[in-house]
Amino acid sequence: MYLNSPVTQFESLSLTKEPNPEEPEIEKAPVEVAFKSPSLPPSVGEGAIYLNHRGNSLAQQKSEELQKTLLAHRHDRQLVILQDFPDPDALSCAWAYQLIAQQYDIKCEIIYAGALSHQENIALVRLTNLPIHRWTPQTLKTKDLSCYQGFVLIDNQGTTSQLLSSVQQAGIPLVVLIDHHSIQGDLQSEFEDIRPYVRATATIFTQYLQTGLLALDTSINQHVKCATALMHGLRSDTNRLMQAQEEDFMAAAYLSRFYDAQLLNAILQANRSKRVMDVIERSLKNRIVQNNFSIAGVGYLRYEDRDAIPQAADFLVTEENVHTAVVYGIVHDEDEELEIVIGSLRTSKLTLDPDEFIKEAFGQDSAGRFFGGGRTSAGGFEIPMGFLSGSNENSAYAKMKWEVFDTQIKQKLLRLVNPRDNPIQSE
Ligand SMILES: [Mn+2]
Repeated sequence: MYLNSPVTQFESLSLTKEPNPEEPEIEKAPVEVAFKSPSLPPSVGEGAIYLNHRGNSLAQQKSEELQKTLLAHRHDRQLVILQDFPDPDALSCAWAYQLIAQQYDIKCEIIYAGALSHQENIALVRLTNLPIHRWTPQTLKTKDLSCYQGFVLIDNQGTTSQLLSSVQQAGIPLVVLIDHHSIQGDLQSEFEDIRPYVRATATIFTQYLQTGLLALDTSINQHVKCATALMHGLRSDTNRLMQAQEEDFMAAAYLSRFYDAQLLNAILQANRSKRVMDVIERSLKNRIVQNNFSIAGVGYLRYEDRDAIPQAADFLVTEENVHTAVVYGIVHDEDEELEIVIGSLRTSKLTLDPDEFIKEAFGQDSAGRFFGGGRTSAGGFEIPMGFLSGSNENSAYAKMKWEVFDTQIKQKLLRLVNPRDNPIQSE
C-alpha cells in the first residue's frame, strides 16, 4: 500500500504547475537581456554542460526559470519562511537563496517561528553566522509587512510553519517555492520547483549553483561557509550520504571544491544536552515493538528540546528487527502557552512511504490539511491541541491528558501496523 513506486515518483515530475496566466509576463523579457546583465553570472557554466550531458535538463530549465523570476522581481524585499524547526537542509538552502537573490538586489529576511533545537543546527548557525531570525506569530504582528513584495518557501510548503497564514492574510504573494517533500497542498507560486524524488533540497540548490546562478568563490568567506552548510544539509537529509543517489553525490562532489571540512567537522561534533538524552531514554523505556515497528510516546517536553523526538526516532530505528520507528510527545511552549503533539517517523524499509503512511494514519483536520507528511525515509506530524492546550498545573490532569493523546495516537498507528487486529485489544 505504501509502495514508493517509480511510477509515483515519475508522476510527481509532471506536477510542476502550468504557467499562471496572472503572473507578470516575464516571458516577454528577452532571454538574452537576462544573461547579459553585467551583475549576473553567466547562466551556462561548466556544471550546466555537465548536467546537460547527463540528460538532466530539468535542473537547467528550472535554473533559467528561477533566474527569470528573480529578474522580474529585482529590488524587491522578500521573506524566506522556513519550517518552525528548521533543519540543516532548510537553513543552508535559504542562505544559498539569499546569496543568489542578492545579485538581483533582492533583500531577503530568512525567518522561522519555532526554535533551533538540534545541537548541530545551533552549532551550524553560530559557527557560520547563518543569517536567520526568529519571528514568532507575535513578532509578526509588530512588523510592517507592507514592505515585502513576496515570500519564499524553501524545504517546506508552509504546512510546518505557523507564519504562513499571517503572511498570506497580509496579501504577500508566494513568489518562489523550492522543496523536495511530496506535494502538500494546492499552493500557487510564481516559480515552483518541487522534486520529491531528490533526497535533499541542498542537491537542488547545488544544481542551481552549478548552472551558474551563483559562482562560488573560495576566496569569499561567506561562500565557503554556505557551501559547508549545503554539504551539511545534503549529508543530514541523506543519512550521511547512505541514502544519497547519483545526483546527490554529484552535488556533494561539486561542493567538495568549496566547503571547509574542518568547519563541518566542528558542526558535527556538537554534543546533545542532558535533557535530549533523557527524552531518548524515555523513548527506549516506553517503546512497544510490533511487526517491526517501534512506537514510543515520550510524554511532555520543552519547546527547545523538540528535536529530541526525531533524534529518539533515529535511535529507535537502529534496533535489530525494527524497520520503522515513530516517536511522539507533547511539546510545551511556556512563552506562548501553547501545546502541540509532535511526532517523527524514521524508516529503513524501502517500500514504506513515510508521506503516505502519516497521511493515512492521521488523516486531515477540518480545513482539509494533513497533520503531517514526509520524504524518503523520514516524516513528521504535528497535531494542535486546541482547547485542551495548557492548564497543566494539576499533575493528575496533565497525566490524564497525555494518556488520552498517547492512546489515540497508538490506536491510529497500530491500525496500520496490524491491519487485522483490533488495536485496543492488541496490547
Ligand atoms: Mn530537506
